[in-house]
Order: sequence, then structure tokens, then C-alpha cells
Amino acid sequence: MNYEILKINIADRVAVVTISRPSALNALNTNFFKEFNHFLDDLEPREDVKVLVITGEGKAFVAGADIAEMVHMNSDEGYAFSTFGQRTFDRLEQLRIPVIAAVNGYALGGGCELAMACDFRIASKLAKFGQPEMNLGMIPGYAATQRLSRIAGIGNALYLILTADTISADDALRIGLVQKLTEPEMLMEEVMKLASKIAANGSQAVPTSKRIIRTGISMGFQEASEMEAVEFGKQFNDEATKEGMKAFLEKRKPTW
Ligand code: DAK
Repeated sequence: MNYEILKINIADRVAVVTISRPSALNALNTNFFKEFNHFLDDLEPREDVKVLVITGEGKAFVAGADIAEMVHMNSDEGYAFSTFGQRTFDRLEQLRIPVIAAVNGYALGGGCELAMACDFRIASKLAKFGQPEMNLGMIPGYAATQRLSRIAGIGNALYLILTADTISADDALRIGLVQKLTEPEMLMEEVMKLASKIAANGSQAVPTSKRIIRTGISMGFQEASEMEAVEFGKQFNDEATKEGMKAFLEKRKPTW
């Protein structure tokens, strides 16, 4: 597929996708969702890629769903746009490998929701976050009502969604929406360092941790702890786990 919106670079076990539609501040339209799903089709079976990074080109990460496209939709088209987007974000969240959002600028509406469907968020100090849908007379449609309250707590979710306020990167860090801030020019360097650190782990421990954290959040504590114990036990059949422990005891680095 010839991508018009996505720029893709895969090297050293890390895939970087740059959303590039700067004239519309990278607003998410149907074409974006088509391209992104195609990219995920290609990525999912690849064993050589260990981490995915998503960022935006220009002054926005993503300034929301494409209002210019949505304004012409009837109810059926709105429903189709909604379910296509929701399925795509769920697919991203459930991707086997970790996904880092490198938030370079505005992450508003659907853009903030995209960042929240990633596993964690590293942001430029100049980034801005918000769910301004209320200003357009609508509610969020890509699960901000659910993900934001799980990530930042119900009070912060209600505050952001009901006020439609845009908040600074500092405030996003304070409420736990972002895990780390960087100087704007250092964003990709810092993110790539983190991605490489995670990618260097050769065992199944990274994807397994992601899966049980993500699955466990919607389970009861006892049931989720039992799932962890089952997965913990399974690791003893994994050569990489044995190698990790042996290397520690032999005072050397593991060979993965
Ligand atoms: N959609 C389309 N175009 C957008 C856009 C967007 N979300 N955001 C910006 N643009 C376009 C602008 O129209 C402008 O285009 P031209 O006039 O140059 O042709 C260009 O990008 C540059 O924007 P500005 O001139 O406005 O740039 P400024 O630096 O002055 O302002 C801004 C930046 C981010 C503060 C401002 O552009 C802005 O407020 N943008 C809108 C932000 C916003 O409201 N985002 C939320 C969108 S609603 C659903 C699923 C999802 C959603 C809803 C329902 N269902 C499943 C039912 C999601 C909704 C949203 O995300």
C-alpha cells in the first residue's frame, strides 16, 4: 500500500509511525484509519519488531478526529466512523508489543484518545492535552470516557471532559496522563532510548507483562493474581527466562 498519511521507519527492533498531515494538524480521517489498519496487518506477524512508537509531524501529535470530514456525516456514516475508529484503537491497545506515544504537540480529542490507547506517553514540555468535544456539542467517541478515568482517575476525567479545557504538559504529568516530559528537541531521542531499552529484552516477559496488566485491569484482584501466577509458572518452560536467571548467577549479561 502507498501511504499518504503515515511515514513508517523500522530499524533496530523499533517501528516508528509518524502521522503526517500537518496542514490539518494530523486530524484523524477515514484514510488515516485505513492506512493505520493496513500498517497493523503488516506489523502484527513480525517477530523482529519489539516496540512501536507513534508520533506526529509538525506542531500537533493529533488535533482530534477530522471535523471537516465529520461535519458532512449522517447518522449511519457517523456510526461507521465511530466503530472503525474504536476497533482500531482497541486493536492498538491489544497489540502484543508495547506502544509508546511520543507526544510532540497538540493531543486533543481523538488525538488524546489515540495517545491513551498507547501503553504510555512521553511528551514534549510544549505538548497540550484535552478532550474539547464538549465545545463541538458532542461527547468523546474513541473511549476517552473510559480510558481517561482509568489512567488519570475519575475526577480528572470528569474535569477534562466537562470543561473541555486544554491542559499543559506539566498538568498532564501531574495527573498521570503522561509518564515523562522532555525538552521539545530531545523528544524522539529520549523516546528511542526507552524503546531500545524495552526492545533489548529478548524474552516473552515484555509482551506477557503487557497482556496481563491490560487484561487484569478489568478482572477482580484474586482472579487477576491467579492469571499472573499461571503466567509466572509458564515462564519456567522458557529458555530465555532460564538464561536470564543463569546469567545473573554467573555474573554476566544474558544472551538473548
Ligand atoms: N479536524 C480538522 N481540521 C483541523 C482540526 C481537526 N480536529 N484541528 C485543526 N484543524 C485544521 C484547521 O481547520 C486549520 O485548517 P486551515 O484553516 O488551515 O485549512 C489547520 O488545521 C490549522 O489549525 P489552526 O489554524 O486552528 O491552528 P492553531 O494553531 O490556530 O490552533 C488548535 C490549533 C489545535 C488549538 C485548533 O486547530 C483547534 O482547536 N483544533 C480543533 C481541536 C478539536 O476540537 N479537537 C477535537 C476534535 S473532535 C466519535 C469519535 C471520535 C470523536 C468524536 C466522536 N465517535 C466515534 C462518535 C472525536 C472527536 C474529536 O476529536
